[in-house]
Amino acid sequence: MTTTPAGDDLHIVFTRADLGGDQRLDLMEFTLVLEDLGLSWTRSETQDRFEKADANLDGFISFEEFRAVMEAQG
Ligand SMILES: [Ca+2]
Repeated sequence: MTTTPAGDDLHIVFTRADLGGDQRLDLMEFTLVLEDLGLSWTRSETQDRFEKADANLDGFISFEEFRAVMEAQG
């Protein structure tokens, strides 16, 4: 039994948090996602996950990067 949402749910969460509507999340938006998912990571954990999730090091989390980190989290 896993609490990790399926792909469609992840996309909904991602889109809801993407306040800028640019299909990528900055650190603040990423934090909103975690709250939405009920994940209680500390600020330093969140920062750490964000940096690890940002595979191409552009300072933003794309949906592909987001999905990868969430699947790893599951
Ligand atoms: Ca990125």
